[in-house]
Amino acid sequence: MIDRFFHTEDVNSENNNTPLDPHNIPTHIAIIMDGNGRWAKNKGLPRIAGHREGMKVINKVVEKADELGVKYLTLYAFSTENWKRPKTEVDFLMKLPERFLSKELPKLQKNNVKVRIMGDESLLPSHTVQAVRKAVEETSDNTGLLLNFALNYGSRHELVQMMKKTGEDIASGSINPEDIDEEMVSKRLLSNGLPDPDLLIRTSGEIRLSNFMLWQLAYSEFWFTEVLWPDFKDKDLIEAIHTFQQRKRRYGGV
Ligand code: V0D
Repeated sequence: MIDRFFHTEDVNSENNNTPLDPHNIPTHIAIIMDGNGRWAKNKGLPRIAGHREGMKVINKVVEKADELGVKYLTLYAFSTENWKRPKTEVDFLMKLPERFLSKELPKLQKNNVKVRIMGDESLLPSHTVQAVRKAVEETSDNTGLLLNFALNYGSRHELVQMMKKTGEDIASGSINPEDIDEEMVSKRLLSNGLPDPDLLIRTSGEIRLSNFMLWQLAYSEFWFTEVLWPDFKDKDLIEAIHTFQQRKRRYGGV
């Protein structure tokens, strides 16, 4: 169990060849998988080729994260702002969950991975929702890594929906304003049941949050890389975790 943390591929040159500390692996990693379009452009390919390539990376990252002992992996697949993209690109993107799942679901099952979705399903095409619900359902008894896809997710949208519902619950008398605390807020968000991310990774050199998990990332460590998502490798994940392990988390204390 501990042994595998000392494989040479889990060591990286930029970090003095120090192996990862198996007792300080982030429980929950969230990733903004950015740079697929740029990757394609750099190669003179259409943007959708970048998305297809980016999809291939997911498996490897899931397997490596699982092997290292990560328990929750949240991947930002589609934001509430991504509808502004050309229709052909959006249509292509909406086929990716089905494609991914028809190819990878058996492997996810074998690896005891539990699939979950976080986002507003109401605007997604029914073929996408059906494929995703089927995967969530079929993996619901799995006890291994929880793979959470943020799909048509936007943090402000999530907060607005939560506040509407909470307002209704107050109006109907089922809760009192005094009952509201941080735990209740967390439970009313789409990430209910998941611990807050310990580590946020964003690829492709953008240094911003872009409406991703604003509440949940309050105390998370952030790690940014210039690497484009389709080029993201195991060693990048290891470097991110390595950097995480060198930071002192204070949660507002000293
Ligand atoms: C494109 C890079 C897997 C980011 C990865 C609809 C952009 C590939 C899924 C997926 C996308 C989603 C839900 C699910 C299973 C798989 C996915 C989208 C985009 C947006 F249950 N990759 N992927 N979804 N890309």
